[in-house]
This record gives sequence, C-alpha cells and structure tokens, in this order.
Amino acid sequence: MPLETPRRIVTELASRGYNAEREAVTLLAGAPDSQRALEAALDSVPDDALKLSAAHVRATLDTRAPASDPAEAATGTTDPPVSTGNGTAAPSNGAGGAPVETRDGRTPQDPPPAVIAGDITGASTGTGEYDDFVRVFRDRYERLSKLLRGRVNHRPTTAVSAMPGGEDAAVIGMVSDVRSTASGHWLVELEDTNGVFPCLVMKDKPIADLVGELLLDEVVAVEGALSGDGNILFVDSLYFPDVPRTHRPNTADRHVQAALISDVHVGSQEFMGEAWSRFADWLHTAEADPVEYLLIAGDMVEGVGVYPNQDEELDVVDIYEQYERFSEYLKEVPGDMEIVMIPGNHDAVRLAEPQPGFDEELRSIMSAHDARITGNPSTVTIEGVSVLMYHGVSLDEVIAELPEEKASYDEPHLAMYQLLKKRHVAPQYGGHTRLAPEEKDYLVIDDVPDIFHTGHVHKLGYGKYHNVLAINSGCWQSQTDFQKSVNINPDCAYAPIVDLDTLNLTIRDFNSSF
Ligand code: D5M
Ligand code: FE
Ligand code: ZN
Repeated sequence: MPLETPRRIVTELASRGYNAEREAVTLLAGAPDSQRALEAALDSVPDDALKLSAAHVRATLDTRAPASDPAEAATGTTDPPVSTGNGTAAPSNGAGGAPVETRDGRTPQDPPPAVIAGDITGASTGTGEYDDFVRVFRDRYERLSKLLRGRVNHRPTTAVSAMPGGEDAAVIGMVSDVRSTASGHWLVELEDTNGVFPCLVMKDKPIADLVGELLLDEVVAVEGALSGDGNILFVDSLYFPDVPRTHRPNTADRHVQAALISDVHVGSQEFMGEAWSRFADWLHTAEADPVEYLLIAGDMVEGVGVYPNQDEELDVVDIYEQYERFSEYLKEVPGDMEIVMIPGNHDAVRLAEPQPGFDEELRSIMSAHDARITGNPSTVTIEGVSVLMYHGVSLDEVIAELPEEKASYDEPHLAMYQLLKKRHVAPQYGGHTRLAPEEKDYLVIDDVPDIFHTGHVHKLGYGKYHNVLAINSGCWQSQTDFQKSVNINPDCAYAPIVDLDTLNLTIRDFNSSF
C-alpha cells in the first residue's frame, strides 16, 4: 500500500512530539517490525530531543538483520531503488555507524544554513512619530532615486522651478498625486526632498498607458520639456527603477530543490489538514529527496480577529493553540529539511510592515523543527540563490489600483512584476498596507533577487520578469464564506517546487490521494 508505513510512522512520531529526519523514517519503515523499532528508537532518544535522527534509529536497529527493502518500503513504488542516500544506501553504506556530527550539531547531509538579509527582527527602532515617517520616506527616495540617476539628467524640483520656460528638464520624485485634467490628460505630481513639481502626460502619448501603472508614493523619473511659463513639465519619457533586462540569476551548483508555500491557515475550519499530510508524506518519498528546503511566506495560522466575523469560521479559537497545532503539522515534514518562515497578516506579530519574526513565546511553540524564523520581508539565500520572501498584503492594493490586464487575482504574478518594477514590495502607503517607520525603508528592493516569493492572495501564479522567477504560492485553506461572497476561488494545496540549479518550476498538486 503506497506510503502507508512511512505515513503511520510520521504521524505516530508527530503525535508523540517528535519530528523525524527522512532517513530515520526510511530506516524504521524498512525494519522487520517497524513498531518495535520505533519504540526502541524513541527509548534511546535523550529526553530533551525533539528530532529523531537516522543516527538514533541506526543505533537501535540491528543492522545485521536483513531489512526487506527500505527504499521500496519508503516510497511504496516498485521502481528500481535508486541509491539516493536515504534508502538502501544508508544501512549498507560501508561507512558504518552514525554520521559524523559537526560542532554545531549538523550532520554532513544537512543542507547548508540559509543566509538571511533585510530582517527587521530585533532591530525595530521606530516610535511611529512624524519624524520617523519623514526619515523612512527620505530613505526610500534616496535609495530608489539612486537606481534612476543613471538614466536621466535630473535636477531638484526647486532648481527646475527656477528654470526658464521651454527648456528640457528631468525630475526624479515620489508620486504624490495622479489626476486627470478636464481634457483627459494626466497630471502627475512628483515630490523630492525639496518640493513638488507638476508633470503633464498627454493622453495621446504612448507613455500615457504607463500612468495606469503608477501608485502613490512610488519613485519614478520623468523627462520632457517645460511649458512656456516654466510651471509644468510636459513628459516625454517615464522611467521606473526596475530590474535590468540583463539580470542574470544565480543558480545552485548541485541538483537541489526548494518547496515554496504560504497561507497554511491552521486553526481555520477550512484548513486542509489531509492535503497538508499528503504533501508532508510526499516529502518523505525518494522522489522528494532533492527537496531540502521549505519556505513558508506567512499566514501559518488563521489567527483571531483578523477580519470581521472571522471567529465564526475558527476551528481553534486560541491563538497559542493554533500555533501548537501548526507545530504538530510542521513535525510531519522531514526533520532534515531546512525551513524558513516569515509572518503574514494572520500571524501574531505586529501588522505594520516590515513585520518582525515571531517572538520568543511563539518560537518556543514552533521549536521542534528548528525552523529559521525571520521578518516579513526578508531575503533568504539558499545554495547561492537569493529568494525575496514577502507575504504580499500590498498585492491586494496593486490589484485594486491597476487595470485588470496589468494585475489581477487570476494572474497574481503580474502584480509581483509591478513590485519588482517599482523595486519596492509595498509602494503605496495608507491603504491595506500599513507601514511601521523604521531607521530605513526595509521594503525597498535594493538587490534584485533570483526568486521572488509571495502569498496572501491565495492564488497560484508564476512567471519570469526580466529573468527573476516570481511565484505566488496559493494556500492550504479552502474557500471561506468571505471569499465565496466576493467570488475569490482560492488555489489550494499546490506546492511549487523550484530546481535551484536551473530555476525550473514544477507544481505539485496535493488535492487528492496519489
Ligand atoms: O487573505 C486572502 C485574500 O482574501 C486576500 O486577497 C485578501 C482577501 N480577504 C480575505 N478575507 C477578507 C476580508 N474579510 N476582507 C477583505 N479582504 C479579505 P488572507 O489575509 O490571507 O486571509
Ligand atoms: Fe492568507
Ligand atoms: Zn494574508
């Protein structure tokens, strides 16, 4: 019966509070009496251990007894067993005994740790005062204008105001207003650190189409000619900070994969526990052997009081219990995978962005898997590939503000392209997206990532923008009453799997049994 033994082992270990390495499960599944082997292994684990390692199992298994065929038992397939390092190779690898542990407790098979940048956790200094907002917007302007300076020969708005009419001029500014004039042209006000300058985009120019992409507070550059009186700039060209078309993404130098998911929503009545377990079971199979990383882009739990009347659809009403439950589901995931998690708007951290990672109390609840917990957004580098992880609340805004063909719930990756183009994960301040003013603007995309990973809108969408792989990862929560009322059809129980060596993507569907 496919997967039954490993699945039972994983479930049993999880119910007893243990998370297990894939290889440990494979070894147990291959033992002549799996149940006895499991008991023996657990007896041998130190009291404070949370993870059952292959070394623990091997130490208690009588490896001289002929095991049936661990690879087959583990995968449930009849394919010829491939020596993947988690199956037949392990008990007979000749090296013998437990793998050597390095000083930090990692074994040689463990994936190298992820490197994290741009994490606000523990670095928050903002007090929410007016001055803090001035500072963060100034920082945004400084950093984004730097990206535009090579493209236009701009001057400060005060200098442009002093120029005689009719001359060519360029301005780099934050969009402070966009409105249409009586004759259907567009008046765009750009603000820099000196002042504001009005720019007119004529409706019959090809660039008029770009005005539809503008969001308030984003930074752009314009070029054109001043009016006769010098009071307005007639725009000929409009530039976004953007990702260079020549961008060449980094790739891993070995075959290794990452699963990119989000929006688990444990604690909601609509959380799809069975689909989750199918996903976790699959991760224990030989086919998933290269999947060494699991990235979760926010909304681990359903939370409480996030939306009006949300309590009517809660399965678990206590927020800590929701995290306990989430932690149990996380234990089903192979213990030797490296997990990186950022919070979302349903999680128990401050709502304003940048959001810090989970606090100590929540970390201790989710400690079993030793996941890397970081802020929203964060850039995580795994195997040399940088992944910008952002939950995605601003996507609602981008989709609401932009024309359907430029961003929609059916094509959420197009909205992600807009964020890359604006080089900011949440350009518009004051709508859905709340901003916590910090020392600097953590939401600026300084370095172009190789992969951009978001969630939040519960729709699967992916594509490449100037060679950056953008993935919006869907969810593990079936349609809620609210979503039904507004006609949102979520994409549930899909796991996008990225080859880090090629950046190719495979979508795995866990909606039904194998
Ligand atoms: O949000 C999932 C998606 O559904 C996201 O696009 C927002 C939208 N959503 C869900 N519930 C509501 C309510 N009550 N009001 C407005 N928008 C909503 P998530 O935050 O991940 O549940
Ligand atoms: Fe969500
Ligand atoms: Zn969300």
